[in-house]
Amino acid sequence: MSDFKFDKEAFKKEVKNNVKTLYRRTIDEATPQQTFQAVSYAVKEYIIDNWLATQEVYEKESPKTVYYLSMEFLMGRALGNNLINLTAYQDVKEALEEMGIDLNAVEDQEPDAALGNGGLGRLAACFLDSLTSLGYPAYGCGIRYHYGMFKQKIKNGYQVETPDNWLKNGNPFEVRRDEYAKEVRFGGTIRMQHNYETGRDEFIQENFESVLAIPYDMPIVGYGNNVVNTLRIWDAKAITSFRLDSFDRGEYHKAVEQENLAKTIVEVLYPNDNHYAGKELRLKQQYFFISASLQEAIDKYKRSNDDIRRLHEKVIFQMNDTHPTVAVAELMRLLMDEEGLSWDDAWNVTTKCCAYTNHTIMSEALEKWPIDLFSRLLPRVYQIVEEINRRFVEKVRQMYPGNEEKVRKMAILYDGQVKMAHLAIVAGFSVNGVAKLHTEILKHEELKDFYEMMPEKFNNKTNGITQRRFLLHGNPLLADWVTKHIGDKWITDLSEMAKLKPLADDPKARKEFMEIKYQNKIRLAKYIKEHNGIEVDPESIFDVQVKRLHEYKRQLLNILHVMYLYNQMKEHPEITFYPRTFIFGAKAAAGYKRAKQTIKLINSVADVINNDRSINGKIKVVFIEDYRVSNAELIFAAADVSEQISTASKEASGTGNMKFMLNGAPTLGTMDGANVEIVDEVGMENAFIFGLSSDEVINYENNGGYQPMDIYNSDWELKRVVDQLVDGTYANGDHELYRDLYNSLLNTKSSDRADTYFILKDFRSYAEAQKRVEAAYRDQDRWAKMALLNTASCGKFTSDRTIEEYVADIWKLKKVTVKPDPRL
Ligand code: AZC
Ligand code: PLP
Repeated sequence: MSDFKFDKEAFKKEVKNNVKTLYRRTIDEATPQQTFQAVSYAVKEYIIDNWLATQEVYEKESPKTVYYLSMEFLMGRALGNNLINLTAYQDVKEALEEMGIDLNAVEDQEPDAALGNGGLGRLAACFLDSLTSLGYPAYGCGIRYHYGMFKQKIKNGYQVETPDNWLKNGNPFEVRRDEYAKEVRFGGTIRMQHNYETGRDEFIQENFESVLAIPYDMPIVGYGNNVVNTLRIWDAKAITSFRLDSFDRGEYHKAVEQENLAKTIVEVLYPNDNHYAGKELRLKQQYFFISASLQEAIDKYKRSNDDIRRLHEKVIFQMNDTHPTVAVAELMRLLMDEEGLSWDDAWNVTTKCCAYTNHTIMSEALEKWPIDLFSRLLPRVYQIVEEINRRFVEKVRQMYPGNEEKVRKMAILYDGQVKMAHLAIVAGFSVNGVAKLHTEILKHEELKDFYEMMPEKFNNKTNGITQRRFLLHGNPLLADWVTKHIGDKWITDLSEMAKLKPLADDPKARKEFMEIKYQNKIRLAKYIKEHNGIEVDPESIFDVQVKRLHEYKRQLLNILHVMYLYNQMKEHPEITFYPRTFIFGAKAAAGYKRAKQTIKLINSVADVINNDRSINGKIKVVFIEDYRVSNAELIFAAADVSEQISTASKEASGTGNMKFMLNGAPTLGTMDGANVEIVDEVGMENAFIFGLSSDEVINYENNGGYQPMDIYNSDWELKRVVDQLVDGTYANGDHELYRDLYNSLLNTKSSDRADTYFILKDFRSYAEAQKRVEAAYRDQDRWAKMALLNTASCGKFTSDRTIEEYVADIWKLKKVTVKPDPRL
């Protein structure tokens, strides 16, 4: 399959040589970090030739290319994944073993590239893997944040954020490309001037501040196909380096300001997931990487094409949520002001180049910029947005005469705000949701008016994940087992997994499957011991909820249920109970109080329960510190139960759910997001579904919510659990520590609706589903069958399938083939 040829001796020599030239040391003297660097540089050698060869093909054939514009790329570690996709993992592992080096330990030296928050950023990373493995021309475009997602420490049960200085030791895989630097301008004023030669008005920005955008390229290695695409992330540099003589010209201030702007703009990723903070610096970040990426895309196009009016035949800009939406106005600006197109020509190109993906219906995530901020920072871009809005509103009035309500609801500029989602929908030719249910909710609820006006734009692209990272790399035991039974085609065609289905009835295969799970649980138990100092029993059920901490994801429901079980055990020691380890992992946005309180609550409950000898370790609660891509790989492989318990309608898709399924963990979840499609594939009998449906939730919401007090007053066991939030049981006698969580459920004081996320409403149904989990697990044969069928039914959820759908319906790309470099 792959043309990769591996010369073991040459590789070993290269590693030794790298240690020497980089550090003036012998391999025996090298620190683990130095060994990681040396190995990575040796691997980069293998990547570079294919990278060059791929770019040569692009240069020659000038194929249509997708630019995936995203504020976030949650890449995780590169070394292991690159080796996997080079099909060189085993070879390199052996070569290093011969040198007395353990590849796993080397991999552990690499910091995660955590340039993203959660699902949205990780999806972008999976998409790059699939695009490249399928051979499609693509760039990821983003920001080279100097600090990625913060590192999480748990101190005294509380989350403490520390900076993620991921570039501290240098990034061996990146290449700085000064030759593609671009200027990006902010602020100032616009002077219009008529050009009598061309007969056109020109718009000249004056008194602006500017920064230089410098791209760093990271290789994205396709699986066994010689294709290497590029993740291009932009760093910032002051345009005029500090000059002492600027004192004299009164430009001292400006010089300092430009230095500061360059320094702050790429400093840090905003750590909010599904929540928009509205900070000026964030808008600067957005415009910064968008302007640079678009300028470069146009330059690249012009290097092999001459008619800018046909840009859309070669270029697609896919906007990952509304964060990059300023792209539509910036593209108009570049086409008109720099390339000399008329409004109509520029609009024709723009609306054929830009497409928008929506990832959430959470209203607090919708980006709306105050007009005064937006127009001050981006004066020319704002003029263009005004004109787009003017023309659009005219169209709305034509279509719905006399219906000013429509204008109010649909305008891009309204109420002193620029509504980015509206801009994306109006200027994009495609609007997609990320799972069937989510797309239906967009069409019939959130974006109803837009769907009615332009139904042809709307389409669904159910998310997916890459099996190469999350099975082949993350779970080698299971990967080998799958290959042993059905061959290795699944690596590039996950629908092959269906061939495992007959094995669900084969006792020997079931036993092997469970044994692998057990080994993976031992591996995770070891990680937990090393990192959390807690002993967990790999014989217990590993019940796992790992994802960002958010009220809608309902970690609170999970931990309240643990408290409930614990009460039961204390009260009825005679009840039999299958040992269970409840595993949590989640970062809370730094400013999200309730989310942080929930982390403290989970840790306090863990403290009490884990130290209560009277329950014989039947329940353990573990909060894994610093949940991120690298430890996620271990966690998915070891999970028995996949907790996907969001309030129905709130989780657009979820992708963690798919990774658990791939690794043989049945879903305990609501009918939300992609859970619905998971159940379609694996069958209701192989999942544990509970709770309100999305229709029911939406219905309640449209009618002012429900009365949690009724439930609280009629269910004494649940009441007791809720009361334990404020009676000091889990707070060393402090009655106030969790008061806000308590209030959020019963709304005695808070201003929101009571129990916005239907936790009390769904509690009984959840507890009952948990009972079904236990019963199913007790029957090991039945469990093995369910688990195995989850793995066997996950074919649909590969991001390869998702990408093929984007290509067929939106991007219309063609595959390229890259021959191996003959010099190799
Ligand atoms: C997430 C959604 O919450 C999640 O359901 C989905 O699987 C994922 O995107 C990928 O589509 N959304 C975000 O992370 N959104 C933001 C704005 O942070
Ligand atoms: N964070 C990490 C590190 C992940 O690997 C994933 C999985 O896709 C997510 C966040 C998203 O998880 P979920 O879909 O459960 O929100």
